Amino acid sequence: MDAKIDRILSKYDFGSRVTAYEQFGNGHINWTYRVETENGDLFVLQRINTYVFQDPVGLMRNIELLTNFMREKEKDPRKVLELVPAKDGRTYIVTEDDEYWRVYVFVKDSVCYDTAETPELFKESGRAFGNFQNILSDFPVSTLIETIPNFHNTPVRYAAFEKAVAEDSAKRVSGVRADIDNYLSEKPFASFLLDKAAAGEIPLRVTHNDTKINNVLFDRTTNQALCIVDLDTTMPGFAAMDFGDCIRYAGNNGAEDEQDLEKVFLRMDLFRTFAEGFCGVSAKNLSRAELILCPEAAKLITLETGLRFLTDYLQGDVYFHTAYPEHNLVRARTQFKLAMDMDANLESMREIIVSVLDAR
Ligand code: GN1
Ligand code: MG
Repeated sequence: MDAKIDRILSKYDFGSRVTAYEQFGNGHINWTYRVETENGDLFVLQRINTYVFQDPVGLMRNIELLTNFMREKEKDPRKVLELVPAKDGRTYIVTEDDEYWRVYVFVKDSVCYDTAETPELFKESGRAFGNFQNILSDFPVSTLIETIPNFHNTPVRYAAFEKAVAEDSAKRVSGVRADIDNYLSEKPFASFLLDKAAAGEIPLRVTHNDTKINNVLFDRTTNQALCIVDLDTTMPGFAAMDFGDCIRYAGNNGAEDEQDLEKVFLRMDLFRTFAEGFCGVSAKNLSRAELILCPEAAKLITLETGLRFLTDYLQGDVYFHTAYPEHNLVRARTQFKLAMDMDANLESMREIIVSVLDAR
């Protein structure tokens, strides 16, 4: 066992001795371990990436506020993420080299999926994120800090991208001119939702902001959605972007890092299925004006995410975890292909949203 992790674990009282731990999950940002104890209890130990989250204390306060609020409304303990306090009572610990670590209860008999293995599973994740909207609809937004300022502000992301191109710090620009031009050609679209908000057409809400299907835990036997995890970026945002990010990730026929672009396109059947799940549950709180923008939001978040992957590629892979040198470039290409496919299907997507809303 790793001496440092042993020291971190010794700051917690797990009820019985830790017998094993192993790396766990597929997150691109934090470092995650599954911890097992002699009594057979399971926990999730996570190191917070402080390059990405520069105010880890404020971040942990957000998560405390959010989970406490949700627990007031939802009594089933498997349905709300639960932080485990350290022996000193705090919900995180800081190591001598300034690393921030935290522990969650591992939700019993839960599984998570990296793809929408069945349409029903995807629909269920839609219900779960719709329910997340509902449960937080009266959360006092002003108590949350922005854990990453301008996280889904696409024009600001474009500015960072153009700066990375100009600086060319990893000397990769000359090899990817065509990709850079592709992304620049979509720059006029970047302010689409912000413009709608400025015109008063859509409100800011508490949104999750990272709605990949692998941030939903399902019951191992029934495949019912239990709990939404990864609340690190839960803060004010546009509801349509949460919808869009689910589609970006699990509505794609290929993986986020699929190398064969022929396989990358939006599955319209999955789009409909997801819309039924999400809108069916959330339409009582969200307005028609916001839900009708879900198709454009899906394209926008796909472009933005791809732009972030390409920016990171140009900066030498300093932000997202990568498994090989071209990984961020591959991801940027899949996202662009997917965004263009969405662009070609905006009208059909809109028809689906309208039919789902009208059927209610
Ligand atoms: C990161 O940590 P993870 O893998 O759930 C990223 C998201 C991106 C996603 C792309 C804090 O999420 O914004 O959409 O990768 N999280 C952060 O897969 O930047
Ligand atoms: Mg995650």
